Amino acid sequence: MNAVMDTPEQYRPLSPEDLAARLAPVAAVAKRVGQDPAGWTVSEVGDGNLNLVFIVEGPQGTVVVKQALPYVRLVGDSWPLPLYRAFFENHALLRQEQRDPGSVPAIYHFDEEQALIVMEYIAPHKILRRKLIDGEQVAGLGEFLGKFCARTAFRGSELSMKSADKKQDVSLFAGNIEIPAITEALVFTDPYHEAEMNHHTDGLEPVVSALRSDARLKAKVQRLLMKFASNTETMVHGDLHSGSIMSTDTQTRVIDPEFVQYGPMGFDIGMLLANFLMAYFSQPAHRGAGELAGYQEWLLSVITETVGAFEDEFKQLWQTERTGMLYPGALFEDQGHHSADACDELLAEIMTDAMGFCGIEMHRRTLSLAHNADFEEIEDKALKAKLEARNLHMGAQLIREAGSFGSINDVLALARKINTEDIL
Ligand code: SR1
Ligand code: MG
Repeated sequence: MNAVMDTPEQYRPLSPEDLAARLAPVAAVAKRVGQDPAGWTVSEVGDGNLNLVFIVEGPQGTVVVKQALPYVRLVGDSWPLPLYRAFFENHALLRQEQRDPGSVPAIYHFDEEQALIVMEYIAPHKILRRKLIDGEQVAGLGEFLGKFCARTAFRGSELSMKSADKKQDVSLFAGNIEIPAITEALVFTDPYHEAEMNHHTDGLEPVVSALRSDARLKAKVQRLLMKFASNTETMVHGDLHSGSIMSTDTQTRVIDPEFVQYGPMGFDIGMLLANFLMAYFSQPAHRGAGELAGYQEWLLSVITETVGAFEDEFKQLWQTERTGMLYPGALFEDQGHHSADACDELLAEIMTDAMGFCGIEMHRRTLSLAHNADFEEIEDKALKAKLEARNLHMGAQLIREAGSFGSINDVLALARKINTEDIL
C-alpha cells in the first residue's frame, strides 16, 4: 500500500499513451476492439469530477475504460479518495442491469487492483445535461427514467428481494464509506454554512444568508440527511443527475453509479427532478424568446412524465412482484383486503422525501463545491445570479413544503410562478 488511502502498489493510472499496451492482454478488450493494439485509437474524455474515462476505438469496435483515481480529480491529490469505488460501481451496474435490463452499460471486464471497468461504449448518445443546455428534446425521457427509478427502487428493496439477500447486499455496500460521505457533506451540509470549498455567484448573498439563517429549514435538511445515512430501503444510484444520463433524441441510458448505497427510495427520483428543474430555471440564459417558453414547458412535461411513470411502474410491480417480507399478501389479498391504499400511502411518503431531496440538490449545485454547467455556462453574471436566486428559492420552498403538494402539478405551478419572479 502507498500513502494515498488504500491504493495498492501495483495500481497505476492509465494514460492514452500506455493504455493500449496495458490492456492488450485483456481478452475482453481485444475481442471487442481488435487483437492488434497498434490499431487502437485512445482518447481520454473524462469531464466528470472524479475519474479517468477513455474511449478505445479499433477495427472491430469501441469500448469505454473508466478508471478511478486515488483522489478527487476536481480538487487534486489534496483530497484522497479510495479506489474501491470502482468495485462498488461494478456491483451497482450488475444489479441495475438485473433490475432494469438494458438501462445501463454492459460490463466487459473489471480489474479491482487497477480500479478499472471496461464497459460498453454508448453511442451516439450524448450527456443529457449537454442536450438540455442546447435545447434538444428526448422522446420518452421521463417514461424511461421514471421506470428506471421505480424498478431499481422496488426490486432493490424487501418489497421484492429475499431479506437475507437484501441484508447481505446492505452489508456489502456499507463498505462504500467515503463516497457517500461526499454527498453527506457537499449536498446536505455545506450549502447551509460557510464551508471551505463553497462558492457562489456575486449578488446572491441576501438569498444565501436567508437560507443559512433558517434553522427550521436546516433541521428539515438534517432530517433528510439522517434518512439518507441510515435508511436502507433500497439500492440507490446515489448521483442521478443529468450528467449521469446519456441520450439520443429517442433513447436513454444511465451511467456512473459509483455513489451507490442502500438508501431511501425517494433519493434518486428527487435528485433527478432537481436536475430537470435546474435545466428549467437556467433556460432564459440559453434560449431566445421564440423558443424559451416552449422548451421550458417541455422540461416540465418531462417531470410530469417521470413522476407518472415512476408511480405507475411502482404500482404495477406492487401488484406483480411483491415477493419480499414487506406488505405480504398474507396480510392483505389473502384476507380479502386490497393493498392499493397502502401502496398509495407509501408512494406519497416517497414523493414527500423526493421533494426534500430535490430542493437540497438544487441548493448544493448553486452553493457548494460542485456546480453544474446549466448555470456555470452563463456568462452574464447578473443574469446568472437572477436565475440562480429563483433556483434557490424554489429549492427552499420544496424543502419547507415537501409534504404539502397535492400532486406534481402543484410543484410545476410553483416553478412557473417563481420563473417570473425577481427574487433578488
Ligand atoms: C467531489 S465530487 C463532487 C460531485 O461530483 C459527483 O458527480 C457528485 O455529484 C459529487 O457530489
Ligand atoms: Mg459521476
